Amino acid sequence: MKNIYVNRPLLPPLEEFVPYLEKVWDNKWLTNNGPFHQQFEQQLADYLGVKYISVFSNGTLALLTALQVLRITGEVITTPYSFVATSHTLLWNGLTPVFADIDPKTCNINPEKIEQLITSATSAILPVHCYGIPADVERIQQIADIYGLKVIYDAAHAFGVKKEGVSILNHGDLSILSFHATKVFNTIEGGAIICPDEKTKKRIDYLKNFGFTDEVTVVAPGINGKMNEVQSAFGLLQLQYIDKALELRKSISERYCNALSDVEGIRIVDVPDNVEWNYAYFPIFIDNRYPCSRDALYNKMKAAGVFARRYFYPLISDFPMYKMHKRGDISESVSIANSVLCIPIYPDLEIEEQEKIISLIKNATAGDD
Ligand code: T4K
Repeated sequence: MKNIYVNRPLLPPLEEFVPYLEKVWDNKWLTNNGPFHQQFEQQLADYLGVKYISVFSNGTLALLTALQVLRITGEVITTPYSFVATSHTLLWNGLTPVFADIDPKTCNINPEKIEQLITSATSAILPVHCYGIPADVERIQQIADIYGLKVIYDAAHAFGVKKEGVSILNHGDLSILSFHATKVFNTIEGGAIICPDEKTKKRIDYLKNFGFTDEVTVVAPGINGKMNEVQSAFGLLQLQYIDKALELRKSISERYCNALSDVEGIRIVDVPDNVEWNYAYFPIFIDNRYPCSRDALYNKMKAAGVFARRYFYPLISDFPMYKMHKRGDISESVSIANSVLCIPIYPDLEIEEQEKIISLIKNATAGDD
């Protein structure tokens, strides 16, 4: 059996992409707000059920820019349990990350831990919808309103996720998405900022194009975050396949739930009933009732050609450049990071491959340690 990775990218049929490329060649318009870029933004906004979207060349540049759009300063309260890009964008903006603990049930920032970290330097909260599971958007907004803070969601994992039938991307001041190859929806590399009004969208568009508002006027030290025409065309085609991909992810997730929910020492992620999830990741959490350690299972799977990943271990706050930023008690984050294993989930995962993964998990023994 071939190697099984935690992720494999969603790819449309190659022959269907060729006509898009032919159009790019005909237009000789390769980037800078070309026709596919405009069409993609429109169709994406419709698909996601959001008002305004600005697409970027990747999610990290989208997040870097989002912080500039709102002129965030000083300290930003965020989660240590995420991909390192979340906090890196703070450091790149000269901001100070302040880490709040997570709720172990959702793996998202625990709103009850935020208030105690607010100081006169705090200007924003940067939560993550980890694994595509919504953060507690209502409570976070309440806190932000009381203290006059901005909220930017790192929604890199949350493509297509809805709560009470409404896109999760409509919460906070801004949200960002990632369309990296490993994400539910990809444009090879790519990302976006979602915003609620036209004037903010305009400002985002200036900032992702060096700050130009016209040929001769620069209003801010912008960056080059533009998505090109080939990526945008790829995204347009991907939109035709995303619903099918989400259905396949759902059935894989259900099979895992059925097979693993009774395994002693393993906890499966808990998604509330009012959430339409996107099955972006399938994390399992291993406690000391399981026959072997998380790392022993990870190594055993690896030896059998199954490349699960410990997303998100180590915690961001444990990387050298963040050690000085550690604040408060983050013990829930520590314990989740030490117990998590994300097992493979992607639309093309075959049933036999899934059975192999399940059997490796079910048949671990104390001798595997
Ligand atoms: N915020 C959050 C919360 C994020 O999770 C991320 C990115 C960002 C912000 C930043 O967004 P971007 O700037 O990336 O748009 C991956 C991704 O590179 C990263 O996008 C993602 N989060 C993170 C969670 O995962 P790695 O280093 O673990 O990926 P890698 O290359 O080891 O790939 C994982 C597996 O996927 C491979 O073992 C095989 C498979 N794979 C990967 C690629 C790239 C393929 O089959 N084909 C491929 O082309 O970071």
